[in-house]
Amino acid sequence: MKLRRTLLTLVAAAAALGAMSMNATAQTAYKAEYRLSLVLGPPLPWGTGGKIWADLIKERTQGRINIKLYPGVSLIQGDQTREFSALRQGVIDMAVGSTINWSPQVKELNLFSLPFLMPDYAAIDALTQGDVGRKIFQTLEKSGVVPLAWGENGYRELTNSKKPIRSPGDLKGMKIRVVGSPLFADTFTAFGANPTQMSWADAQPALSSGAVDGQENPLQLFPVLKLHNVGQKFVTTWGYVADPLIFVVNREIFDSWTKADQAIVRQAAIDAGAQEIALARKGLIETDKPLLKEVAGFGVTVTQLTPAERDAFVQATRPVYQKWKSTVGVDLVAAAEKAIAARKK
Ligand code: X2X
Repeated sequence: MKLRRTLLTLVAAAAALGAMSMNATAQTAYKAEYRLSLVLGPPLPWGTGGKIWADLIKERTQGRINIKLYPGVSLIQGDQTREFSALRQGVIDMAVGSTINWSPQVKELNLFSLPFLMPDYAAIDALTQGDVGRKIFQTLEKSGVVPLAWGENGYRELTNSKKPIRSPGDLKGMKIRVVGSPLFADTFTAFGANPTQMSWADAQPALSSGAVDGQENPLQLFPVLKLHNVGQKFVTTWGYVADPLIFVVNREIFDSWTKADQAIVRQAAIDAGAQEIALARKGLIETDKPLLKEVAGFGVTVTQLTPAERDAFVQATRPVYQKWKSTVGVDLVAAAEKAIAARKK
């Protein structure tokens, strides 16, 4: 009798332990905190988009998923071209990343960096919100990450410390910091400039010391990072390239969440992406373009190209466009050109 009771107690204890450990597994499958990588933090639209995403997730999962922001790609020591590999390897759990920075690993992402492919915001939307965007997401899925939504860094305009740029000839010999993909080096070489590839972390001191004369980035950065204080006195708006952002999660992390939480994270990315895109375009889509006025207010000369002037830059880069078409994928480029031609303006 006594033995039987002891045995029963033991069985009950074992069952209780089993249940406890099952609970424990379910809980440890969720990390206490997830690491979200960004290049530009708040208050820039990029970083704000990341923060909105993190906040929405925390709120909608009642704190089951907590996210910490790592701006300046600090999880990979500022080396933004390694972000995609780090994301696949799990050094980074999730990211809002630029197509440019991931393009060394995912060659299709060079699509958006083809010079003068996208003439206006409707053209960007025609790609990201249509079949081309879906195809690119499928490619990313195959590369082992889970893409959830699009955001936008923006049209990359040219700034420099030397003079107004109106023609490719004006860029001759000018030292320009370029980012990520070798496509950018080819484009600036085609203009006759002297491009130097470096991370954004290295770019700011290089501008400040005069090691480089200029750079290209969305104008939203200008007032926030006070680019006039690092010598950038001339801006040319040429709208040659815009980089979308992608909200993405590491595959294993995503799979570790319940279906309901996965759906929350996805919807939060879509909502944050829409808000982020609106912030990225603020000041640039209104007819009087208040952001250009704000930049000019810092004593900066803002040069807006005439269609003919812009066309000289387009023509100079046609060979680069043709060369990179095959790297991106001839079919994907053709689909993009078709979607842009059919866009609603
Ligand atoms: O490095 C850049 O120029 C930046 C901040 O725009 C990107 O990360 C693509």
